[in-house]
Amino acid sequence: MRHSMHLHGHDFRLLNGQGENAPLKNNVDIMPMETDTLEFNANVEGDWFFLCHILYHMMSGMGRVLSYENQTPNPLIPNPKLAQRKLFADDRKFHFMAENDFATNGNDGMAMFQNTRWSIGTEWRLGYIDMHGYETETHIGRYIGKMQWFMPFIGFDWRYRKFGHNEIEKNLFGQTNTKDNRTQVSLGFNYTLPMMITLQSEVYQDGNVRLQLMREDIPIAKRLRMAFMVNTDKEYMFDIRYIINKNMGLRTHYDSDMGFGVGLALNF
Ligand SMILES: [Cu+2]
Repeated sequence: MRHSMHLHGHDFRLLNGQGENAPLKNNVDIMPMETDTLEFNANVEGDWFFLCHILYHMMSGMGRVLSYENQTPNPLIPNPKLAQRKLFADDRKFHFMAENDFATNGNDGMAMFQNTRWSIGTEWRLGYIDMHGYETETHIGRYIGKMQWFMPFIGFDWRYRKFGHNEIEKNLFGQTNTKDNRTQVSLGFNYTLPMMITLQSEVYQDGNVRLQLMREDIPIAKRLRMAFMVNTDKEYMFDIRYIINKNMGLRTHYDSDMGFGVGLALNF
């Protein structure tokens, strides 16, 4: 994502190799995976907030206090430890998001309740006919470590789909493929690979194993996003979305179970 990073109390120069022409700013819009170099004159002792101005980023922890080494204690903050704990309590706030694609071949959606450590998420694909099937997957996980790369989870997976032609009876590991009929608890983990591809690895209570690779929100153009999913149950999905506004998009996708669909995707 891009982040609108704002530093209180100082103006800074955005160097980035621009030398004499480096612009003077107090806010910089940093692009995904970009590194920026800032330079400023440290001549105002204090405790200055350095934050992302996208407020839900800030509320989920993207803000830190900038102070100088060995500065005189700030008379406005008599108890720095307590102040910092209160500030970082933002990290523990939960936020809710949901989306649903009302498509010609069914409803695809997800809902998630998450803070910087915990993630409770459900996704569903509900066809209009038995041949397209119905499935929902729920994962309750916790990120381990400072970064949100590694998340072990427990899962619950329910799905039913009436067999059609050309059914795939084995998964990639030679196990009976339960992708069309499953009521199982699972243990697994998500790991974020380079290029923001998520590897999901899961073992169900019957011993079946599923590995899955997915990536959402691949930026193609300003309003165009792609996503894909492929797994060892030999399922796959590919979609393209045109963003109409922040809560609405036009989505077209192809899903190995449900076929081709076009729909209106709403998100909150
Ligand atoms: Cu941000």
